[in-house]
Amino acid sequence: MRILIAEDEPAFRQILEKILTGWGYEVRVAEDGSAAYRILSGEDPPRLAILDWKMPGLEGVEICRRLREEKPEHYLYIILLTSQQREEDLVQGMEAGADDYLIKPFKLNELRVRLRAGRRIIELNEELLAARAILQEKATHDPLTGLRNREEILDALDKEFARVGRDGGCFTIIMADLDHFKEVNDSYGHLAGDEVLRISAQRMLRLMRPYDAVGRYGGEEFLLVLPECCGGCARAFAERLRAGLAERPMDTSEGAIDVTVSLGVAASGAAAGREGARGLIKAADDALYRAKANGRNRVELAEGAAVRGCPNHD
Ligand code: GH3
Ligand code: MG
Repeated sequence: MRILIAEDEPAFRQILEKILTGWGYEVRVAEDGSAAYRILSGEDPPRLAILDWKMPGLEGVEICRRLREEKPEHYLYIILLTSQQREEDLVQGMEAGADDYLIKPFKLNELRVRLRAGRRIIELNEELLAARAILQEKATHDPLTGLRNREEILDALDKEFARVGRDGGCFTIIMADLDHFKEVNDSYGHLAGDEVLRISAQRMLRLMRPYDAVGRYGGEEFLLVLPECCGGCARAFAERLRAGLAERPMDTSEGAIDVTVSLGVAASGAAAGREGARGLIKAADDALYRAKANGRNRVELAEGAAVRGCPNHD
């Protein structure tokens, strides 16, 4: 585990560094408070810090106070070193956010057990963060395809709607629905159908820009949100998506399966302001319905989908 030692007294700093290295820590040292603060508030800091109370630059207590105010995601365990034995000083140090303190001179065994307690806290904190990240992923993503789930893509749409309302510009949504997907299930089985859904998601992701968003809106229906893309840009993108999905058969465990997709496209200008994001979905849905009715494996645009007043994209 990485640890920072901030101590201005060179001989003591070197002894501590040697001991901690011997105990298996990956040690960084700081010669004064300002250097310590820079390291601890910088990129990927150590999770354990031993800070001398009295140092030039910033004092250990002040570093504690500042770092606790910043509330970084990963917990930093701080042990203050002090020669001050007055009780009120120690209370002040703990109130500033230190986790523990050692009064100089201290026994090495004492330092060792204090560090062990600190490590346990940090490991628990890391486990908690990992568990939270898994829960977050489960709450926001579709387990089959790994794409955003319905709530999450609708949330992305609402945000994009708000952004365009505030900053101007445009965006487009696309409703994409696999054609005759029921027949895939009926002919090859549900597991092969699942594979087709996964492969479709991958193909879409490969065609998108990093700031585009896609989610699984329903069974075999996907919703895409494309910021700063409308008019000609949106038409071209939807056509690339259609061609990209149908380009070659999808390799599944039940053999190669030909898949096509129908797409309904609606640009932000197509939605009546009053109806907002939901109006845009309805416009894209209607266009998708027409794409199905007009033979599938095709793109249809919502009425008024070519956005006027968007010089970048027409
Ligand atoms: P269309 O071209 O008109 O869209 O026809 P379709 O067969 O694609 O549409 P329909 O709505 O009749 O059938 C969709 C099928 O998608 C029915 C449902 O069982 C299947 N489906 C929905 N979710 C999943 C899933 O997670 N896995 C699999 N394998 N199939 C699914
Ligand atoms: Mg379908």
